[in-house]
Amino acid sequence: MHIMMMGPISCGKTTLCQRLAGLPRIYVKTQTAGIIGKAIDTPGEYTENRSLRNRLVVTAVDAGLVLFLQDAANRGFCFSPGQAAMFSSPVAGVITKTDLAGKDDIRRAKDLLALAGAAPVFAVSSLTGEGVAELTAYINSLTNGNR
Ligand SMILES: Nc1nc2c(ncn2[C@@H]2O[C@H](COP(=O)(O)OP(=O)(O)OP(=O)(O)O)[C@@H](O)[C@H]2O)c(=O)[nH]1
Ligand SMILES: [Mg+2]
Repeated sequence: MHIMMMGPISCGKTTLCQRLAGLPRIYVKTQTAGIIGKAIDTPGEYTENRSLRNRLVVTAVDAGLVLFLQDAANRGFCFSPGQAAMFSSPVAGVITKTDLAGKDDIRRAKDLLALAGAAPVFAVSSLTGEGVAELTAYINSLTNGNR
């Protein structure tokens, strides 16, 4: 089962792909959709730029799970209410960069991701690894099911 990462520029999609795949964290600006381990990484432009957003729907056809990523340290939010409904796959939320954020920031990000229709919502730091085990367990629970 593939997992598609979606979220704005610099929210931590590629770094989370690297963490989930057990690869070293190397910063590379994502230019186009590509596979890292079991994940389909996408460029933030696909999420931010309305004219590119349909590419995500096409890319998600191969994904058993879509993840909406929100940087806990970023007050901007680019998902629309109910946006998860644009995909036929389940959509879960991931709050990223929790090592840079306080409890209130994390709570706000969680509420916004829930409003976008993402469930459940996880909180991770790809830097420290905090919360990554819970996300991996959830992904494995879907992989070991019928998908
Ligand atoms: N402190 C901290 N920094 C992080 C974390 N995750 C990612 N970063 C940093 O945030 C920056 C952007 O991360 P990327 O993973 O490249 O972001 P992206 O979402 O793939 O961005 P695009 O490819 O441009 O869409 C990099 O400098 C990462 O090192 C994290 O959990 N904690
Ligand atoms: Mg990237």
